[in-house]
Amino acid sequence: MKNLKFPKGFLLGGAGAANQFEGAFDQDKKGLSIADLKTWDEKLDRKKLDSSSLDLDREKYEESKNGNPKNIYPNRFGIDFYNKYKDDLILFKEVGLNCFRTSFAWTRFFPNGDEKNPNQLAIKHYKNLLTEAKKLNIEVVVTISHYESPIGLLEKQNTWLSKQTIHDYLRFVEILAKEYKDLVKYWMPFNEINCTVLSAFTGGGFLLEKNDLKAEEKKYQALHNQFVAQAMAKKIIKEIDPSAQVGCMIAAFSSYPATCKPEDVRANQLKSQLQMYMYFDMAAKGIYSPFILKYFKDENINLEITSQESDYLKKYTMDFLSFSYYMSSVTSANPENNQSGNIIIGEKNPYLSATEWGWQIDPQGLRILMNDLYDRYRLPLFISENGIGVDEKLDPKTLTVNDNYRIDYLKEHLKNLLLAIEDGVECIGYTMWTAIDLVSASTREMSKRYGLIYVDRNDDGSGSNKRFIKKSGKWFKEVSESNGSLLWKLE
Ligand code: BGP
Repeated sequence: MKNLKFPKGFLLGGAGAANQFEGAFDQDKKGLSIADLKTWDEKLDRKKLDSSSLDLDREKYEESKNGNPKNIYPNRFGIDFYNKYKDDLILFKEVGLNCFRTSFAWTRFFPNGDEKNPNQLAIKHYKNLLTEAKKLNIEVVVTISHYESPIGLLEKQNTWLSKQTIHDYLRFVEILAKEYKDLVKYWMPFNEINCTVLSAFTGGGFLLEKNDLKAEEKKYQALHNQFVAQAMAKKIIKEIDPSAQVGCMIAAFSSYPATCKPEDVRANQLKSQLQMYMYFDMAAKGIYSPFILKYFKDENINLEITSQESDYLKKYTMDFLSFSYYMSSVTSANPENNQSGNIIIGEKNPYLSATEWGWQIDPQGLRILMNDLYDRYRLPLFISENGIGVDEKLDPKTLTVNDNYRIDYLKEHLKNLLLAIEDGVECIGYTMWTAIDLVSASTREMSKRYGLIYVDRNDDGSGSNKRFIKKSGKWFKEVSESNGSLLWKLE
C-alpha cells in the first residue's frame, strides 16, 4: 500500500477569482468589467451548454450596459468576499489551505483600464488582504487577469484586439509588482489564456459582430497580444523582484482518441495541438510551433506580429506551467456523441462518469497529463484549478453538506498528482476550485457549487450569505495536516 506525501514546501490550497466572489461591484470607485455585464439565465439548460454561453452579442451587451431592471447580474454581488475577506481567510485556514489563488480586479485599480494613476483604495484593499493572509501563513498566488477586463477598454479600443491594451495592462502589472513584491511570490498573468479563442468576450474582452468573416483571425490576434503581454509581464515582474515566479495558466483540454483507428488518433492529435499544446509551447518555448503556423496559413489567419514581439516571446518564457484540469474528453474523426465540457465540446467516454453539466471525471487523466507535459517541457507544474461542481443543499439540521462525491473527486485527483510526482514529475502546487462557493464562470449560477465552504446565497442573489464548512472542508484539513498520508488510508 502506497503512502505518498506532498513534497516539502508544496502549495496546497484553493482558488477563486475576484469577479466571481468579490461582489461590491460599485464600491470604492471600482469600474465595470465584462463580468459585471453577464446575467443569470433562469431557463438555462444544463444539458445543452457550449462556449457560446461565455459570449455576449452587441444587443445583449447594450442591454446589460444600460442595466435592464429585469436582469440579474450575479457577478455584481458574488458572495461579498470584498467585505468579508478577513473572516473568509480564517475559514480558509480552518479547511487546511496553506495557499490561496485569486485575481486582483483590474477595474478596482484602473476603473476604465487606462487612467494615469491607480486608485489608492484598491492598492490599500489588496495590501490589507495580503497582510491578513500572511498573518495566517497563507501564500497568495495572484492571477493578474481572470475574465474581468475593463468595459472602458472595450468601448475605447476593443480591448485585446488592440495593441494599446498591452501597454494599459502592463501599467497594471507594474503597479501590482511594485506594491506587493514583498507579499506575493507567484504570479499568473492570465487565467486560461486559451479562452480567448473560444470566447472573444470572456477571454479577449471584445465584441464580435454577427457573421464577422474575420472572427477567427481577430481572436488569434487578441490571443497573440495577450501572449506578448504575458511575456512582458514576466519581464516587468522579474525586474522588480528577481525572486518572483511567473507562470502561465492554461485550460488543459486533454483528450483521448476515440479508438486506435489512425484517423481517430490523427484527429485527436490535431485537436490537442490546437486546443492545448500551442499554448504550452508559447509559455515554455516562446514560439508558434510549425503545426500552428500551417494552421494559420490554411485558415487564412494573418497576424500582426513584430520582430521585437517575437524576440520578447522567446526571451521571457514562463518559470512554471500552470493549468486547470477538470475533465478529459474524447475525439474521433467522425464525432457523433457530443458531450458538454469546460467551455469545450468533446465526445462521451464510456469508461467515465460525468457531472450534471457533462464534465467527465477522470483522475487518472491528471497523472497522464502531468507526465505528458513534464516530458515535453521539463518545467515545474502547478495545478491551479481542479474540482467538481454540484447543485447541492445545506442540511438544515447539521448545517453542513455531506459532499462525499467531492471528497472522492479530490481524493482521486490528489492521489494521481502524488503518483505523477513519484513518476518523476516536478509539481509545486495544487489549488482546488474552489475554497468557497461562488458564481460559476460559464453559467453564472450560484447553484453550481464547487466550494469546501458552503455559502447560503441563491442564483438570484437571495439568501443569508452565511458560510458553513462542508464535510469536504473538514476532510481537506485532515489531508493537509497529514501532508497527504490520509489519502492512502482505507475507508
Ligand atoms: C475555469 C475558470 C474558473 C471557473 C472554473 C469552473 O474555466 O477559470 O473561473 O469558474 O472553470 O467553471 P464554471 O464556473 O463555469 O463551472
